[in-house]
Amino acid sequence: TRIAIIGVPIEIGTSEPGALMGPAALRTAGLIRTLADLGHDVEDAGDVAPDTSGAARGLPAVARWTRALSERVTAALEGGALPVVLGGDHSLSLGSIDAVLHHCRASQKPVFVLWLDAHADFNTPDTSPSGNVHGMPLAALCGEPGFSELFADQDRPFLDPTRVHLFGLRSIDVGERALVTKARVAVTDMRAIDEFGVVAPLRRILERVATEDGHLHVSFDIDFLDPGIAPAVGTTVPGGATFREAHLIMEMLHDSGLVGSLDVVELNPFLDERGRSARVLVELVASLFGRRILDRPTPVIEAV
Ligand code: DIR
Ligand code: MN
Ligand code: MN
Ligand code: MN
Repeated sequence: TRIAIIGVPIEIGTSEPGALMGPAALRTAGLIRTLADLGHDVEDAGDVAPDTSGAARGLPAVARWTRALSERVTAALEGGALPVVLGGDHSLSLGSIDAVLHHCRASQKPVFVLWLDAHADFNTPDTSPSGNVHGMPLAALCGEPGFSELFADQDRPFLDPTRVHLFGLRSIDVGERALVTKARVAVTDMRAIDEFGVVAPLRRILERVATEDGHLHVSFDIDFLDPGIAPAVGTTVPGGATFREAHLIMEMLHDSGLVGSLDVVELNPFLDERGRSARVLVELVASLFGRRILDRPTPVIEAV
């Protein structure tokens, strides 16, 4: 696979500083070399640098990052590469997914989003208790009101909320929850994972993407993981995915062959010890890109 690595050192979508060091930490932890060693053709496109005129925070400032990133991701997709976007806070998904939506509008491919996150990120400026834009990208992409400052483009394509799958959810705000329900966003929350594991729900999602011949965008917020294995994030929530659950998800995503673009977001290396969380993320991304234990398919054990 041709992979385009795009760093997005944005942290204005959060209140905790440090996420701007995320792309550097992932590179330092060996992400590029690891992917190249797996046999991929990896191009590091460097970091996005938006124009810095105007407001330093809020939606107009995020809009400049969104535009700059959307252009870079569009270029990667049009060049036939698979974009891997390194954050930076989760507001960057506004740019990566906007590019995917534009790209897939041209080819008439339905866009599916797998949102691996403790949170729903479906707040609007009206429902958000924090005002942080990293808690809002899905609502904006799905066309909820309150985001006119974010996109200049009048006829931008919206994300279909019924093709968004929240996976690992365990923290949601009151108004946000009403929006998620009304929009009929698909959810596999932690309760469901506890009951059924990750395999059955993920298989259903992948089958649906395959049936509709869709583009699958995976947005991986590090707080999806349990803080015990990945503490380097500003908004940890207890009870997250184990390493083995996350690892299996990555292997299943690889085997599906359906992933068309990826975000790895919210890593804040300043909150970490010795790059531990960055290293966990590199392991997981390697599994998504085909690292396996043996060079043969996992044997299927037939029931007797
Ligand atoms: C919270 C936290 N729902 C908010 N969101 C986070 O501020 O809107 N998302 N941390 O990753
Ligand atoms: Mn998030
Ligand atoms: Mn295009
Ligand atoms: Mn989160």
